Amino acid sequence: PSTAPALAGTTPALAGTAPAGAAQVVPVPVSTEPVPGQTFVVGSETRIVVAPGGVGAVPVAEGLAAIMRPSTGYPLPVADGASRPGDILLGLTEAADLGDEGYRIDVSTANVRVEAAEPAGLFYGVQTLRQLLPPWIESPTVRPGPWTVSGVRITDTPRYDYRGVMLDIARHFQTPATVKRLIDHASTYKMNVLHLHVSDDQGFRIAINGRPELTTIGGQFSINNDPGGYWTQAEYVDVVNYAAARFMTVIPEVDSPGHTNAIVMSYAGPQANPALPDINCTNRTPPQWNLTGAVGYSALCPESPNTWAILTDITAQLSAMSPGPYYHLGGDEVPASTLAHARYVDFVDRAAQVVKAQNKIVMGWSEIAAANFDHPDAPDAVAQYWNNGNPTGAAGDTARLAVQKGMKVVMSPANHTYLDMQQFVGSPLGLSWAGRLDVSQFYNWSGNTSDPATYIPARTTGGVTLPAVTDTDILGVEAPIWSETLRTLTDIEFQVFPRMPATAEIGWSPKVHPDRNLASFVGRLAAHAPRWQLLGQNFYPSPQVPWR
Ligand code: TNX
Repeated sequence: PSTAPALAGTTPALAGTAPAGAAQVVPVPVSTEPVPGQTFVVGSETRIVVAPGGVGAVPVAEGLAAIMRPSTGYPLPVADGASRPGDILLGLTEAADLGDEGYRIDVSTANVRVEAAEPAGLFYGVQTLRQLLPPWIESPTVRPGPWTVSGVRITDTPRYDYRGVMLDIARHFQTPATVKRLIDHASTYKMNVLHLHVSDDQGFRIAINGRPELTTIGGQFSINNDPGGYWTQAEYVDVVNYAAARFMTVIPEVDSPGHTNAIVMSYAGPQANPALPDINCTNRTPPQWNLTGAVGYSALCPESPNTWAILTDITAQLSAMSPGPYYHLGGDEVPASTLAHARYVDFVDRAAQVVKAQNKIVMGWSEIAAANFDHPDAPDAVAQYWNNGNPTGAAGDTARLAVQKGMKVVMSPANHTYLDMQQFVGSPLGLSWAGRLDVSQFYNWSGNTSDPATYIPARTTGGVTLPAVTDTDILGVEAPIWSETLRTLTDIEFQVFPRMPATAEIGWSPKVHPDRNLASFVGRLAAHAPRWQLLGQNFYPSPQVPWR
């Protein structure tokens, strides 16, 4: 059962008084120019017309129609060929200025025209168009309208290539249906990565061929003895495809060498050859499941052939099912008392080669920067910075070290992006080790700024200067949802909204822009509550947002 306050439909926000329009778009577009005197009205004759040759545009057009048909009650056929006044036009063009993900929208009395160089850009143009329409466009049942869009010209491209959200399906098992809802939510705000934390001490969640114990044993519980579960490979592929249709890439993570008690429980025990160490170096069945939130006690044995045989199967099968360029090997929170530093480094070096052999780029939590990624044979690698604490001090060193070794960085500072953190004192959900984080802490990373590229400056320590982490090093941003306290979709949505859109704006919108600030952001976001309520999704009615 959910422990989240169920809010959908109960707050004053559903008065429906919020005006739609360009003043409410999140993330704020690069350029928004009102075109006075022009108003487009969606009518019963409106079609969604795909420009000739735009094969990749058809699924995006069908997606727009699927959003608009239930609320308008109009047929909104997807058509090709010549357009008429009253049509919405989607076109792929060779506009070099729009890149892979940018788009342009022109709204006049005659037509809405969305153009992009790639289907992803059209998809993002469609997400903006949704927000230009009245909030009732999201209604599951027919509404009277009117379905007006004020004249405007918007040109938009993202700041960062990587805009992610992570879900931990290990601490509390989550169904594919829940993950699809999260994909809907994140892609609406133009996020393009779903990082799936598949395995942790409390559970292993995707079936691996030839290794059934990983899920039949390793998947049976969740934290605190809550019910477990796992996905078949077909279910995983279905989620990957669902994400791809919304231009999101799934990055699988099987955390290692720590956070591995579920794997250890599945395979530890006496070895046929007692001279060889088993998967956790003990050669005995470990005593009991530890289903608490304890961290740092488990580790795979780097000297065990079984460790590498099993990790290779896992990495190969998940990589084969994941079309994106990255595989996340975890690497976080392994105390030297569990695995001595040199053995940790050796483990990560070797695990990185296992990933490289699958033609994937290595990702890991930023502790992995301790390994030899500056070695000429090391694979390309990305460090995900998650530290809490003062980034101008030693807390930023894992990311600096990564940069020094030529790695890229994804920014997930816990005190500004962790969606599992509580939002207020006494919240029934969430942890608080990185603080109680409301929208303002998500939007403003330091002082009154929210610029990932100045967050970790260079630091000189003991006469050695470690480099700054700047935009050339940063792939983008990610907001993780750890699930120790989160059981249901309702719980997850309560933590995700309204904060995830802040991370989305930091990842998408330009650093210098008149509306790239907290006051503008919360003002725009306030207009989204009626949309969330119509979509039946939960959220925290933060007092920092001026809900109308
Ligand atoms: C730290 S962030 C962890 C996770 C926990 C999370 C809870 C990171 C790389 N490790 O194992 O779930 O805190 O907030």
